[in-house]
Amino acid sequence: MKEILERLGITGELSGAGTGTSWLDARGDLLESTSPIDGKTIAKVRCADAGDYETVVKKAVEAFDHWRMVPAPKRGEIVRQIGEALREHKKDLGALVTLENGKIRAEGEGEVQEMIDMADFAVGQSRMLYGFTMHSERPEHRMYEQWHPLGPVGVITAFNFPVAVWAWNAMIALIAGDPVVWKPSSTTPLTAIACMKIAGEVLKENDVPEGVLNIVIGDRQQVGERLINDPRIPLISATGSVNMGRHVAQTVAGRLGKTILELGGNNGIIVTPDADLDLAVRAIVFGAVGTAGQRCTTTRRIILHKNIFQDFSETLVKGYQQVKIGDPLEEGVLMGPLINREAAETMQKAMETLKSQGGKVLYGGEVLSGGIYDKGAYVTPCICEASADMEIVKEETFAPILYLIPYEKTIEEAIEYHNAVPQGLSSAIFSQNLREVEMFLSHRGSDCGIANANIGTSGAEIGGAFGGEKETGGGRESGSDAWKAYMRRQTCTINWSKEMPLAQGIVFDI
Ligand code: UN1
Repeated sequence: MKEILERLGITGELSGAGTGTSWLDARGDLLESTSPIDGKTIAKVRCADAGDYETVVKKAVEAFDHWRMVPAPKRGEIVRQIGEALREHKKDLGALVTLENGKIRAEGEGEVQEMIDMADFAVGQSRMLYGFTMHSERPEHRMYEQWHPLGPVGVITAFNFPVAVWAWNAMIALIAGDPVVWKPSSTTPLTAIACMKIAGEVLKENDVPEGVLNIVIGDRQQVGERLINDPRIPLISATGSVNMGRHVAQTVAGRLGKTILELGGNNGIIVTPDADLDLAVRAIVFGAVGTAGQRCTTTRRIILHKNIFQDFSETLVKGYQQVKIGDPLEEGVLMGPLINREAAETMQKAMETLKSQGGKVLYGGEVLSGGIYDKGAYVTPCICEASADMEIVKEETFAPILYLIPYEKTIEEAIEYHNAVPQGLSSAIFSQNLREVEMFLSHRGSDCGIANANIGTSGAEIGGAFGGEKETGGGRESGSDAWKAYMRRQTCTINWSKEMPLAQGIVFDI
């Protein structure tokens, strides 16, 4: 591990404020990043204070004047090189994600792959910032729309995807011509610093001026509040809890800024009697237990037909028993620790609430002890029996807790239960019945931003737009046309005639 950290430049006391090509002598508090695996300190970061924040944002504003004039495909070429640099560091960076966040190696590397995919996607997109042309109602006039860079984008990311979510935003913002000001989670500052160092080398080699790709690590008062209140930052993209998102939305709306929000998920899967049950079990175990149940896209609710309830829950329990829990750096381990002890307590509380509301724990949910288990928050993933009207199933508990909810008869009933929660990120149906699948995917089906058939709720590809409805916040990031949120649209009309006709046929002669 020591060599990996050295190769990534994670040594000594690190600065938590950088402008891409240089690091500030930050003056904020000292932050220790500890590993959830064993509680040991990995490295220390000197956070940004209010003054450092100001220095960084000034640089970002200055850099915008330059960056927006670099042709988009040239910006894409720099993003291509960042993708290449990330490829070279994939193993090391993946290991650091595991060390700092606790997800298993395969998932740590998967997260770095998500960044690489984003870079590749953004390179192509840099040549496809298309606008429509329209036919003017006036003779000898031309109308079209074009997309211009927006300005510095504030990116607030959470601990659970400490680097991939930055890449969804940053790679697109860069090709769009926007500088980025990144505030990573204070729980995972080192992965963020490592990425910035890798990208910073590429920026330097290309003589990109400072301020294009920035980072400010710091607390809410010194950094977070300043960022969301800052009129120089036209767009804030934030990932995290519904409470945090509501505050960000209200604050940014107060200054008429734009937001992209990716907030809570409480994702459900409908399993009908026509499902391929083997596929369903595999998808559910990955979706509910993967990343120790700490993805926004984690599967938390299974709406299961009563005729298959008994058999299916028994098979699921058998699947859960196979999951090896332990040090996520070790091969064969499928579930590492939760991010901290508080998360384990929240899980315990949710189980108590479930019981008080009439639900049952069918499997797991214990806090493990002995050996490495004493050094972090290790739990067994938990399967519960619940009903759709219980309040607890409407909450997002960020832990490996899965509610099995029976439905009696029809797919309509299952869809009603599925949609009866305030969140709307990801969803799925397992069925081989075309009618059921099509109904679920139709406008009377799932009300989520992501709806799948015969694959689970998590592990979305970057090529699609990612995000959800209702309390999930409505934002979309990464693929499809999500790039449009990072640019400003301009409608242009050009008169090449010798007349001055007015729209709507208005006559206003002088
Ligand atoms: C998140 O948990 O915020 O679809 C992001 C997935 C990942 C991203 C999750 N590609 O599970």
